[in-house]
Amino acid sequence: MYRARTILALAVLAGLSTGALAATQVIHQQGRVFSSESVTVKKGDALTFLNDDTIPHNIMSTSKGNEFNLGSQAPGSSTDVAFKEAGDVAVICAIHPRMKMAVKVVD
Ligand SMILES: [Cu+2]
Repeated sequence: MYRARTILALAVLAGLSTGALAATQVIHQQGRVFSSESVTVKKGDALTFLNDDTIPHNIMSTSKGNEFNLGSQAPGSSTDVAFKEAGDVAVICAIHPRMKMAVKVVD
């Protein structure tokens, strides 16, 4: 009983500290959809684009000041993208036109 409680307490602590320290949000790409339709980040902060799908994706944006193109991302790989300019960023997958999300970059 005591031991189970200790493990639970450690798990809760670990969860809290992970949340508090996480500077980057992870955007998953399972089932050919982004895990978030829209997120807000601070200028200079990064998002981690994790391809946890079973097929490759090509995440990119042509929004002015925040252009990027990750190229073909194999399943299981992840890449951090930092957003340099404040504004609205449209993120898409070049392979799957229905995959879209919005990133709001604030000062
Ligand atoms: Cu895709």
